[in-house]
Amino acid sequence: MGNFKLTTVEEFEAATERLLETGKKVGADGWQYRVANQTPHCKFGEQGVCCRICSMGPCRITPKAPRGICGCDVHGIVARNYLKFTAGGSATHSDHGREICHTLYNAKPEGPYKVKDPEKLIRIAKEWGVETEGKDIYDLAHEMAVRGLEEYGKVFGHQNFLKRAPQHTQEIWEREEIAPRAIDREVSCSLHMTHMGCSSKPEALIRQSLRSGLSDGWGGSMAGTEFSDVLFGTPKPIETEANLGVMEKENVNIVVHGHDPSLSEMICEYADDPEMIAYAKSKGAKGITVSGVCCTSNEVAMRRGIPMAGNFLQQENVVLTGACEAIVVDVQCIFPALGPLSKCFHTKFITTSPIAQMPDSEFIRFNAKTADENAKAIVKMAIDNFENRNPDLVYIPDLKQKATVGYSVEAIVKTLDGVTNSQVDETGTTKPLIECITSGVIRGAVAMVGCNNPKIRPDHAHIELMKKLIANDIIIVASGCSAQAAAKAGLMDKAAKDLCGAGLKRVCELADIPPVLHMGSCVDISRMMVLVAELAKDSGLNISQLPVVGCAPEWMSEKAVSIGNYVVATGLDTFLGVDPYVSGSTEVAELLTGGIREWVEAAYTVEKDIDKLGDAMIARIEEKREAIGI
Ligand code: MSK
Repeated sequence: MGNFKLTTVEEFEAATERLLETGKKVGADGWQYRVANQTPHCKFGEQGVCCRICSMGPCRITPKAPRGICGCDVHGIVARNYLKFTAGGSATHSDHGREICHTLYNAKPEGPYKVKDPEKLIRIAKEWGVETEGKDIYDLAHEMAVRGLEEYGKVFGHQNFLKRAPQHTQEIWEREEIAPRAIDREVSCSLHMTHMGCSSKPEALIRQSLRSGLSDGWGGSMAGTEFSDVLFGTPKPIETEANLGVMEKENVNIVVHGHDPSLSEMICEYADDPEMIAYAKSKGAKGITVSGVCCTSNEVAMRRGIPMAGNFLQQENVVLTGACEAIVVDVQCIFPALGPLSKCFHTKFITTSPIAQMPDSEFIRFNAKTADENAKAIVKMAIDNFENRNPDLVYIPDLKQKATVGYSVEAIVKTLDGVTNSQVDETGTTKPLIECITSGVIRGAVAMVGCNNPKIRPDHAHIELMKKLIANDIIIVASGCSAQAAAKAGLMDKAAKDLCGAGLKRVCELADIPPVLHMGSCVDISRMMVLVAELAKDSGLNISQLPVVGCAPEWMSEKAVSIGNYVVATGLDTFLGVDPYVSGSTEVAELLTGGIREWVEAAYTVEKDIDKLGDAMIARIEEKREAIGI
């Protein structure tokens, strides 16, 4: 195994302890303390049995009070809460996609936003039936941006990207009346259904949850991913590093955090500008280091190799290093705690979106038309802040790992081409991967996604599950904070092949890949949908027959529930380590873990014991293999 060693969760924890010590010196708060203040959590909330959708309540269901004032029973209340949760996530991802369409609309040959992958733009245009012949690429970009935006309010019919799914999947969606219509319509319809006096029948509410999820995964998120690739380039394998040790003591450290790459791409451009680097040197720094947190980090890591400082529950740690000149955020998963925390240090907490405005931040409104000026102002502000650093508070944990990231579907197909002897595929299909799976060299695949959640020891579930799966010859595609957990631990280092079973190890060697493939950010789970759709088409199987499952062991956000719904509704069994607030209703819990299988050929498993969760996934994959006789 040479010198390769995984970074353990114990090492992460020791580093965090040390950082919290610094925090104590300056009176800083931390999520660890807030969790203690909030525990135990409200049981009604945990079970999903509290209803506050009208002002007659709030109503809480108990054995003595089995119905709310309107007469709704516990099953209706739990299912309504679940649908509202989903709609929140679907709206969030989809609005991200909409912003990217607007950025595409502002692309110009002279920049700041350009079309970096014109072939992909033409491919999508053809797929949508848009004439491309003889068109200027920027005219086409603007036309496609408008077509993308029209998907949000489409008057009739279904979303364009649904046609990417295999025929069988599309038929299921039609039959079950869950094929999403306009992207915004599914969110509106969900909020209409959950209004006082509308739906209280669990079946109807869960069906709409699946539809609203599909609208995200095959609609808003897919638009976000595809048009981001057009603008910023389709990811291909690239080397980077991960964990807090990527921050550099001698440099101006700028940390980008959030989800929308429109901002972070520009920050990276200006941080690389010789004029800015010279300016940083004039202020006593050796250079400028941009690193990232959460999905903005995944976006710029996949396309530029920008290092990943950490994932969701590490966002406060980057400030606690005392070496962060600016934490620049766009939207989603940003702790409001960063405001007061940054005040304990010299750090500038810079918010940039009208959608995520927070107290104790400096607001620099970021806009596609003024992106270059905005980014330049932010980078300059960070440099000017370098001299305000208190050297006595600086401590950057010496933890980092190498990672190879950037596995878009295009990159996976290309990388795995030629791995097998008999089927060197020249047409860019997934057949080589299918051959690895049918021959049993790889037993199957798991899509590991989702956040951290203080209810689970941070990163522990992600890492332990990944180790167990790869040891059993199951390849992993990962995104979001799960991908960052893997990268921080070292599971995206190609040397991690030594932790795999013999079959997967061989594939990693032949293809020169790590056993955990970084597929991107949360919206990029849409890439995983495209991948399974292609696998199904190329193998002649239905998606639900493939030995592939989804897993979010530490999820926490509304977006994650929306994702879970579209992954399940696409036909993939999905394994969760945290309950989505449905335990208060046997009817809803049974529907989600069993009943929906009759609709979409897949269902959820919720298991808090991580070892059992891993065993259940392996058993499911083996069961699927047996069912198709491989
Ligand atoms: S950032 S949604 S904490 S994965 Fe996409 Fe991480 Fe979850 Fe946010």
